[in-house]
Amino acid sequence: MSGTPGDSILVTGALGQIGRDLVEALRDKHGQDSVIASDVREVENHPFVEEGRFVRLSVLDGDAMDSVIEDEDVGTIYHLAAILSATGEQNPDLCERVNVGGTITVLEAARRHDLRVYSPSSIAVFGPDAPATAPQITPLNPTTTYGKTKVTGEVMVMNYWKQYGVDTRGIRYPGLVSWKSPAGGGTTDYAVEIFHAALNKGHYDCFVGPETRLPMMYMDDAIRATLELMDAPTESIGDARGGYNVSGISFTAKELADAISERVDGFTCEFKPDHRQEYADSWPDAVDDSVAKDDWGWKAEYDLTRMVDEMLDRLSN
Ligand code: NAD
Ligand code: AKB
Repeated sequence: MSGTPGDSILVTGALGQIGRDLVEALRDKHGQDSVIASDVREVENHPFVEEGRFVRLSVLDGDAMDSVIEDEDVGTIYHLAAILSATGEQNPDLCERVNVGGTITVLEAARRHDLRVYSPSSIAVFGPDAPATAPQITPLNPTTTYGKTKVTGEVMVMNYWKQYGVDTRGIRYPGLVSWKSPAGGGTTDYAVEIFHAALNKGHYDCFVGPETRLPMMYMDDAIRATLELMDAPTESIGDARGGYNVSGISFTAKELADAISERVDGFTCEFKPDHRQEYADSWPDAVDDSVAKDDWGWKAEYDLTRMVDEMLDRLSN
C-alpha cells in the first residue's frame, strides 16, 4: 500500500472552529491547491466548500480515506474531526466513536501510506486531581468522556510513533477564542459566544459561574503553535509529542465580561451556570508549557487585553 508520500495536506473536520483558520493558514503557507479541506458535513456558502479543494469525508470511513489519500497524493493529515465536550457528554457513544474511532482511521492510514499526522489533544485530558496549573506530566484522570477520548488519542499517537515510526504530533489546546467561525459544542464556547452577544444584543447569559477560570488562547496563537510544532525538526520533539501543553491566557468568566463591558457601552452579563459548569470545574485554571518552550521554542503573544480588542474590532467590522 505505501508508496512515496505525497505533497498534499488533508484536513479532517475542516468546517469546524479550528479548521476555519487552519485551512486558510495552511493554504497561505503551502499554496491554495496543496490543501484539501474535508468534513462529514457540507455547509452552504462556506468558503471551503465554494472555493478550493473540498471533499465530503467521514473519518469513520477508512476506505474512503484511503481513496482520498491515493487520489489526491496526500502526505500529511491535520486531523481536526471530533465531538467536543458539551456535545460529547450528551452523546458519549458518538463522542467515543468519532474521537477514538476517527483517530484510529487516521493513524492506520498514516501507517500504511507513510504520512505525517497532526492530531490535537485538549486541556480536557486533566481531571479534578490535577494541580491548578497543570504540568506537562501529571496523572491524567479526566471525568468527562471527551477528556477520556483525548487521553486515548494521546496514547495512540505516541504508540504509532514508537511502534511504527509514524511522525505524529499534537498540542493540548486550551479553550480557543476566534471570530471567523462559531465554536463547536464545547464547554469553553462561552468565551466566544459572549463577544457575539455583546455586539448583537448588549447582553449575555453566561453558562458558567463568574469565578470559573480556565486556560484559554486566541486562535492566532493556536494556529502559530500548530504550524511551529509541525515545522520543528524531529530531533527536537520529545515525549510530549502526543499532546504538548501550550499556555495562552488564564482568565475568569467575570474578568472576560468586565473587559468587554469596559469597551462595549451598556453591555451586561448574567451568570447562569448549567450542566457545563461541572466539566469546566474538572479542568485546571492554567497549564505549564515549559516543555513546549524548551522543545520547540513556543511562546504565546496574546494577553487578555489584546485578545478582547482584536475580537471586538474584527467582529464589529
Ligand atoms: P468543531 O466541533 O468546531 O469542528 C469539528 C468538525 O468535525 C466539525 O466540522 C464536524 O462536522 C466534524 N466532524 C464530526 N464528526 C466527523 C466525522 N465522523 N468525520 C469527519 N468530520 C467530522 O471542533 P474544533 O474546535 O475545530 O476542534 C478541532 C480539534 O481540536 C478537536 O480534536 C478538538 O478536540 C480539539 N480542541 C479544540 C479546542 C477548541 O477550543 N476549539 C480546544 C481543545 C482541543
Ligand atoms: C471544549 O470545551 O470541549 C473544548 C476543549 C477545551 O477541548 N474547547
